[in-house]
Amino acid sequence: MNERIDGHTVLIGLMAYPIRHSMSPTMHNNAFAKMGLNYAYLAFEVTNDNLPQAIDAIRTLNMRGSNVSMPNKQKVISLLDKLDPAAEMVGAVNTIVNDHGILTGYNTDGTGFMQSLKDDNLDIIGEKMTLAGAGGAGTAIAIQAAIDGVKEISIFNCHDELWENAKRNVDVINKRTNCKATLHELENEADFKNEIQDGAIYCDSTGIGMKPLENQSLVNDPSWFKKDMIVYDTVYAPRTTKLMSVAQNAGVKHVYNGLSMMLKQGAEAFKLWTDQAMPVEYIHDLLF
Ligand code: SKM
Repeated sequence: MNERIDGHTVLIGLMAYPIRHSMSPTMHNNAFAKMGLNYAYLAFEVTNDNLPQAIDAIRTLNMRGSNVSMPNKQKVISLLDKLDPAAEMVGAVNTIVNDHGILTGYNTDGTGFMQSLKDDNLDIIGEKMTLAGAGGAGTAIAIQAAIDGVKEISIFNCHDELWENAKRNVDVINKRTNCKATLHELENEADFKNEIQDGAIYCDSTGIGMKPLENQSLVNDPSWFKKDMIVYDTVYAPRTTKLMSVAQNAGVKHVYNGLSMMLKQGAEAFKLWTDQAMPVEYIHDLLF
């Protein structure tokens, strides 16, 4: 790192709180070094309160851009100059690009999810997806999958604080894409099982399976899964969640944790900032 930093090094940030646990700085700085690119990526503890000053600093310091994570992904929108149409539909931004003082917001969480499947030659275009959850990750996944051409998405949520967001996601998809989205109650087990069995991919974006809900899963019966489907958990700590074990017990061939999505959302952001492809295999072997 020392050898790389000089008077021309351009800064890229990550603005979130808490954020010290993030693997993004290691991921991006190693990718910059490998590619010989003169950028440095640093994490900054930024809350909703100091977000306006932090966004201004992107312009003042002529930073190339920033990633944005919780709790700033929605709040940041009003502070930017332009918004990518997909980010506007998602209602959240995780990547900012600074072009000569003009800040544009993108969302690479959804494109990263879709790219992680494409890179493994898995094609869900024209297929049906069953998705649990309607938070940040779930919203980005649903909207991007619909934009890219997934035919049908059944969204499951319980009647909690995210129910209204789940309704909003279904509305946006039905009004603005060719995908047919439906909203279902997670409490309805028979419906949940049917929809999972009817789909090519089941994705859990609820965070169940991660601390403090380790060893928990919305699906506990392997017979709910078909061997040729994809089961995707957005959780990456632990590396194998309860849901993934259930799917593996069912003999499901394509079982994912959230690391691929994490890596590919980073790669999509890397491309936006540098116009170069992240060396994803190198980073994968280094970090994961
Ligand atoms: O959307 C990503 C973000 O770009 C980086 C991140 C992290 O470093 O923990 C998490 C997600 O919110």
